[in-house]
Amino acid sequence: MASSETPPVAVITGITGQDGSYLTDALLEKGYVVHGIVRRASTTVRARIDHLYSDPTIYGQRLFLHYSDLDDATSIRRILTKTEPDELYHLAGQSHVGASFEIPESTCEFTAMGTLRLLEILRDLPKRPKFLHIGSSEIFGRPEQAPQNELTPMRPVSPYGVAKAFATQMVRVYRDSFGFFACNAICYNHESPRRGESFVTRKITRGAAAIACGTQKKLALGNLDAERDWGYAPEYVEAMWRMLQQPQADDYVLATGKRHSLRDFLAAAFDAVGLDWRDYVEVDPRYLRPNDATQLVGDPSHARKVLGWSATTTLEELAKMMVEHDLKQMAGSR
Ligand code: G4F
Repeated sequence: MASSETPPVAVITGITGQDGSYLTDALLEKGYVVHGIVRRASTTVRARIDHLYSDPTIYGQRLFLHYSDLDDATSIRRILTKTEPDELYHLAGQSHVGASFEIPESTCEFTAMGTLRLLEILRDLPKRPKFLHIGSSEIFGRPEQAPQNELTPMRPVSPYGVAKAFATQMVRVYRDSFGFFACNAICYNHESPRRGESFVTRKITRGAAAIACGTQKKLALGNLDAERDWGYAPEYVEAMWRMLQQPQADDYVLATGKRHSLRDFLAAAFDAVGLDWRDYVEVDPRYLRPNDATQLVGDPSHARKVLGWSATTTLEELAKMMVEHDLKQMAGSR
């Protein structure tokens, strides 16, 4: 954290997303002033930070929102010049891997070029903030080694993975060539009750809750053979913050180090409502991807050693927490 008496200032792109909202909670708790960059849309997408937005002691005092987008360099430059942040957390982008096969151009435009655009803006700022880019295990695609670490070669197999590989390498280039304090958080899947409904874990926990409530009969999924390293999102944003408090900028794999199958997650989620998932799940080819990453499991030992960070929430705890949240939400909406 900055050592001046005035509070440290952070800017977050993607503040309304799962990670952006948890990071905002954490930074406000740590005494930061937080500026969030929000995409202008015809309907308001702010539910994950509404508890902060509707609190007059926070919004307009220590939390501020600004309209901009990753393809609008002028307004981003203006926001950064005006707010003079100590830290910039770049979390925005098109983050759905499956969707990136349908919309590869806009995925690359926002996820790859959007990151380069930010780096270029930072290059010209008189006071350059420390920079964190949220990377992804998708850069490894179908790796030859498991678990993967910061040195594992990138072999992405989706347009999203390619865009993230570009952005990750560009961060390294700006760090090495121009002396930026710029870090990649190479994140494996991290989930929570705030996870978007089209990602598989939330789709499953909402499905299990709805089936238990009697409002849904079946749950349609794609590749049931998928395996991932699933952790709990609030723990990952704490690691991101710790990355920017180090004397040296570096890249870190953030992961649990445990590989689970989709069937494990299904069992844990349906267990939480006393049901057997095999009675409800069916495969729908619409959810199969043209290519799916395999063998993704991270080696978080660098983060453990340098940041003193480990993921502690188990898959079973995560699934149960998400199902319980969804049950409550469904009960509340009746
Ligand atoms: O939940 P997913 O969509 O996550 P995915 O593709 O691993 O990507 C997520 O994690 C990455 C790593 O941290 C992030 F970079 C990325 O932004 C995103 O947050 O899918 C997980 C697995 C895949 O193998 C997918 O094929 O679940 C499989 N799956 C099976 N049925 C499904 C479904 N995925 C989705 N979204 N929907 C299904 O019905």
